[in-house]
Amino acid sequence: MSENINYEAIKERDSEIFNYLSLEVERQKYVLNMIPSENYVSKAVLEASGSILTNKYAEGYPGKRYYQGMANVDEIERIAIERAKKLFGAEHANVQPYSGSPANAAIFYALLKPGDKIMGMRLDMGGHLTHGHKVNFSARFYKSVQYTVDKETQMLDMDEIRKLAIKEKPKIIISGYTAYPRKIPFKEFHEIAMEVGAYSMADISHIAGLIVGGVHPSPLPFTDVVMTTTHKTLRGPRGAIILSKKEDRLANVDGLDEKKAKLEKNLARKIDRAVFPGLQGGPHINVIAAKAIAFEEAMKPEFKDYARQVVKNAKVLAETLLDNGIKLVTGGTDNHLILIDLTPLGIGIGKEVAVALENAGIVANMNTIPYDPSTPFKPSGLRIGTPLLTTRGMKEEEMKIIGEWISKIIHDYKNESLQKKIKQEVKELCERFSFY
Ligand code: DSN
Repeated sequence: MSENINYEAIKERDSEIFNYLSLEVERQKYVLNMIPSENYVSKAVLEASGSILTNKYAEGYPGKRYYQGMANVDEIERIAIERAKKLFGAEHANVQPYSGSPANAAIFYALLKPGDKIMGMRLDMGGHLTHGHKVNFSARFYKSVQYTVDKETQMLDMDEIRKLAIKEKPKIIISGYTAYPRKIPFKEFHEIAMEVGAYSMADISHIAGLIVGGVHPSPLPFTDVVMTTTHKTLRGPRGAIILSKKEDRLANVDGLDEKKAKLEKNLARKIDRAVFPGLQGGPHINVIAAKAIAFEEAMKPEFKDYARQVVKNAKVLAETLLDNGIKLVTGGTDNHLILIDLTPLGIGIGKEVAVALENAGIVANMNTIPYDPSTPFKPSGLRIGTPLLTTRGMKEEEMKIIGEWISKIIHDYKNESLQKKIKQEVKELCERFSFY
């Protein structure tokens, strides 16, 4: 167990869990974690997540709860809401969603009727399950129309997306992705939504930290509804928030009296009611406190330095890979992630290469590439990212070294002695960059 993290009570109570927790601390310490959706939270965020606030039930919203004993948790949730609004420049914030998928479900529940049409990017092109993937609730309860990236450039083709939106007339158009290494033109998405009478929705889970850090354009204030998880580049606890405009510009108030029309136009209220009581029960106040702390941290100038460095690191890493003959989807990156196209070395080898890298102490994930000639269970790509390494304090110099290691392993992914050798070098590098 690391000298800075002790789980004394767990050690005493449950040796089995303590054993794996200790091993996980060591694992996180001595590997290069490069899964782009992960991060190391601050000790303050960690403490809040594990705090006594976990003992409290708080169904409802501040000032309007179903339980007593709310004096402190009401204040905590109010602070979290105000900080979220300030950080993102949003008119309204709901900080209760348990995570990204339930938050997206709440947005659909607030704005759509079963059977309405949604339009999002295909999962195997870099989208998300909840953006209309066929086995997900989002395609079972709603009609799903999916857009792709361009086959040649592997980038968003806004003309094609516009044409599809005009043809299909969806009720909501979703932007925001899990494996897209380029900037997202949120403004254009919103304009297309306006043109076809749809809501615009941005799922900024992957890039929220880059947006508030000023290195990626923001979908606020113009997008109707924005969802982000709080645990990725934003570096908060596991969870999500929904940001929205106050007013529903598409509300149909025909035939309603003044009072009902006012309620119908209230987008903020629709979102809140969809989260609770529509979908969730008691919010996790411990996590809401951790979110509030993370928002405060993200307002500090150091966070802007971190966000800038995340992108600088990804760019240097991408250049190093390219210099070593590795093929990258879209030819590079503008954000925190890189999608490696492994097809020049073999079709469907993503998993094998991910395992080879893990044997060398480099943790990434297999991923489909656009128009993957193989299947999602045996994809031809590998997704890597720089948020965790950047939080550890690594910079361009380290990215060059890591890029060389990754390239060597990819080119010779069956070579176990190479993996063993690099694992030792990885450990030595990790020892120089502690995270707690
Ligand atoms: N599973 C997340 C990711 O790794 O990108 C997205 O929800």
